[in-house]
Amino acid sequence: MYSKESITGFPKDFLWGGATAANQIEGAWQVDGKGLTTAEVVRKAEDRRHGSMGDVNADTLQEAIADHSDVHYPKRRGVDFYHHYKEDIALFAEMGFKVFRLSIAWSRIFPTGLEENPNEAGLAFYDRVFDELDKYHIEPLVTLSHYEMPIELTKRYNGWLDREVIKAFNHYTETVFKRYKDRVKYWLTFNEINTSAWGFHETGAMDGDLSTQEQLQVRYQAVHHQFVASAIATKQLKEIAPNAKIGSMLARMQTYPATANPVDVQAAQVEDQKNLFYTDVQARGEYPEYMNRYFNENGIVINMSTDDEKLLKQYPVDFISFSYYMTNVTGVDGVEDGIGNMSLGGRNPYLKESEWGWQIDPIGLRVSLNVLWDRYRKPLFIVENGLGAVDELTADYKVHDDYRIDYLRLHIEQMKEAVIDGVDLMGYTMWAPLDIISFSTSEMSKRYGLIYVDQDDAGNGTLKRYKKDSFFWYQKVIESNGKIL
Ligand code: BGP
Repeated sequence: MYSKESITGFPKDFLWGGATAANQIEGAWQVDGKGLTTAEVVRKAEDRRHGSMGDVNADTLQEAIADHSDVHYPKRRGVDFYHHYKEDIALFAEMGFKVFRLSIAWSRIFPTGLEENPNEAGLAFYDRVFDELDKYHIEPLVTLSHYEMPIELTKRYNGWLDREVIKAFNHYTETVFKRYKDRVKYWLTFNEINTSAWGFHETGAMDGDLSTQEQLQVRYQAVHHQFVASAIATKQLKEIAPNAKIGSMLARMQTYPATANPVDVQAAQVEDQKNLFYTDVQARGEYPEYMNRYFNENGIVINMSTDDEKLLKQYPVDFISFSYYMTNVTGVDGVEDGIGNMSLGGRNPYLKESEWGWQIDPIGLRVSLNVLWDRYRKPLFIVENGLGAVDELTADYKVHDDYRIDYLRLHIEQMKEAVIDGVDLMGYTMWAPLDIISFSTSEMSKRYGLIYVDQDDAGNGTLKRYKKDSFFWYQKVIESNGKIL
């Protein structure tokens, strides 16, 4: 809303914090009745730069399920937050966190996803975590599914491809909404819902040799079921905890044209629409027209009931959240492909890249914030942003990570510019407050934390936590509400 008074910085109730995911932080993968999840059957990456992206198929799935170790599957050990949560949350409080993003491991609550009654020990763990956060007045921001589907559902229904999983998911969401209705104000349904179309988790796991067209059909049908499940979760939350808010969560990949040539500009617009499509459905409550053309041109037919359409329209999300790490350039002949394990387009000559080839673009964050605010007019929340890097722990247990401070400072500066542009930004949970297992590589050595965790890629180490230089820097940022950067 236009107002004469000028905005000079972050609102006083801005939610500063950090983000994690159960499968990358908790460990305790077989403790207190927990079942195996899709993320925990992804082996360590062969090629550390490109990551494994979890290439799971029927054979590797069976092999992983049979393997009861955590040696080959580092996400099963995480960094043992399950037993360190009090110490870790105290460190988050020392930095001044207002909010902490975590995911609930679905398989702690329903080990196979098929049970009628929940696993009380799993519910009790998150009660303890919320009690600890409450002690320090830190708001939980809870992701319901962060690549953590119970493996039995993947085996039986091939991930989200079967509508039956909607029932299982919404039995889980209803259970946790009822249990934590007085503890949790902010919920997200699916982490980076647009990545399921890349098929590296939860969908297509059982389909080895599909053609590209068949893969697209599988993944867009599967994500339709996630849209429906997300709308049902929104309906449940309005009934169970009317004051709580629920958001969509997108891996935001702002795409730039390779040149000012209108051909490239139009190609970039199409790429950007394919990214925004997911939030279009969850925030506007309907499929956008431009997807009709894409579906028709690719022979994709979504099996969708009129009830589905009514649910989507009636229950859009309250806010839009997204992860932001990099931007892409539409891949055109002659432009070298991005080498990062997540960048899908061409290399941008104006940008530096991380050791894992992710193109670093702080101004792109301001661009994306304005695109998303103009498009949806709903509050925004940056729920992931950070730099994966190889850190060195000195003999006196310090980590001088100026490179991470620079990355975060440049992005927070652009966030502030976007707020002054008039964007309604709720908060910022950087990825990640402490070193945890990298999703795409299943490694420890790709470190994001403000806190160093003593564990190597093979799982050796004391798991001791050490404050990096960035810990003290972020503490000042929060204390000054973004004035001291
Ligand atoms: C996002 C995921 C996070 C986290 C992050 C960093 O896509 O939502 O779970 O993993 O990427 O990526 P990575 O850990 O692969 O370096």
